[in-house]
Amino acid sequence: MNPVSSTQRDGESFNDINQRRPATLIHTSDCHLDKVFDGPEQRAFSAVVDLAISRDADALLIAGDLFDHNRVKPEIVHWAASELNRFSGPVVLLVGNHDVLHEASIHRKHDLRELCDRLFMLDNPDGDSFDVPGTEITVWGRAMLEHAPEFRPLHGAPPARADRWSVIAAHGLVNAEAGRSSPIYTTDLSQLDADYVALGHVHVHSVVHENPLTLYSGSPHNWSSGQGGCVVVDFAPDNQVRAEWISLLL
Ligand SMILES: [Mn+2]
Repeated sequence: MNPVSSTQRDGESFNDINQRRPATLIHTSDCHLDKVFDGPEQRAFSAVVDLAISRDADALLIAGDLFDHNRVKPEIVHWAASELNRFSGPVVLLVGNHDVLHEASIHRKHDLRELCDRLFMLDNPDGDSFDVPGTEITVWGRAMLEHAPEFRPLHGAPPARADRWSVIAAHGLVNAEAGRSSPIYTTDLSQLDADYVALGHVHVHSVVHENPLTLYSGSPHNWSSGQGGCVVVDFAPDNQVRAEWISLLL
């Protein structure tokens, strides 16, 4: 698939932005790991980790719904952690509506941070920024406590810093009709000051917005409605951001 790219942020000339170190980020979401070992979800998730390793990625970002529900067995959680541990770089995790961070959340029963040394969880319901170790990437995201119309995944996103690649992670529905949960509007996207917006929730990959460059990675595994894959995001020396969806044929 041809990569899509964006140039510098709105309102900034090329010279305003410090030269930031190039980096490669793998963006995935909606892995929906469930109860079956060696099922399509598991094989696809392993393929994402394989891609992160083979591309020598600087970080792996999971934009929600790593797990399918809150009753996922401990064996699957441990398996997911061991897979993530095959990748030597940092992992940034945002929750989605299937692994929402309420009291009964799978992430409260099992803390992946105890199983993966390099995993950072965006668990603040008001949003948090995380400077990804070893990179000049900063990721911001809001943890979903309830998948509801009132939850606005982009609300409170901070402006980018000139010396960092700014990535916004969000799990929600773009241009949702009134009354739908976790809505994301293109007017909200247009107002973001960011280099890349990593979305999750819709299982089929799409380019949602050009400035800032905003993509649904889609699920890594094949659903009836589409082909599985994930996105390789290159933060390039010319200050451009290029994103390429990679099919994971399984
Ligand atoms: Mn979802």
